[in-house]
Amino acid sequence: MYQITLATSNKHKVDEINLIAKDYDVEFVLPVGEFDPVEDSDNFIGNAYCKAKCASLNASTDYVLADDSGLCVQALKGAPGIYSARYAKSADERIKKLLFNMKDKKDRNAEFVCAMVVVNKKGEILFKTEQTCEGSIMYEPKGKGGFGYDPIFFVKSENKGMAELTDLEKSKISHRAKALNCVLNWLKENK
Ligand code: ITT
Repeated sequence: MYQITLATSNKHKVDEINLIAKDYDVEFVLPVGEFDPVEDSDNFIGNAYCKAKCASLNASTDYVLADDSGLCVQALKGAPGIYSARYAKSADERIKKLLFNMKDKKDRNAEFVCAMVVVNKKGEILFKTEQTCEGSIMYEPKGKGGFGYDPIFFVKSENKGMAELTDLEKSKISHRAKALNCVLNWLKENK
């Protein structure tokens, strides 16, 4: 079993990523020491790189992985997008704000986006990918699983709300699962 630093302070991401990778010989661990990246890019890959580079400064592992993700809503011209974590103060308030901004919208199409970047200890990019999970915004929250915007996201492929899926079901179909599977395939060839 080898370890890869996961450049995040979001515990949900660590749990989801380790569940997606459960059949692989790898464990994703939180950064050691101070981790306070400035995410100043205007796109997901750029912000994932900011986090990966920051964590690489103190990394004890050969590779560092970062995940930058968010919800892009068509009728809101892609918002909240890269600002998903900063849309309002708490997860509940973010959901309330999004439902309020969607109250007159007929077009409910949306997608979760997950960008992942792998860097080495020098902060050089070794691999990057961006994947999506397609769906729509529901009229009210449903389900208790997942985190963030999951309670109001209807997953097209499953015909169910994201928060109505079990952790294991989400780990097979999510934007994060798709991105991590690309990373795991790359690792298989390059580790
Ligand atoms: P780190 O930057 O430390 O990784 P973060 O939560 O701030 O943690 P992001 O900047 O990538 O991470 O913001 C992602 C936000 O998008 C997250 O806080 C949620 O609000 C939302 N999000 C991302 N993936 C999600 C998922 O699988 N389900 C629900 N909401 C998600």
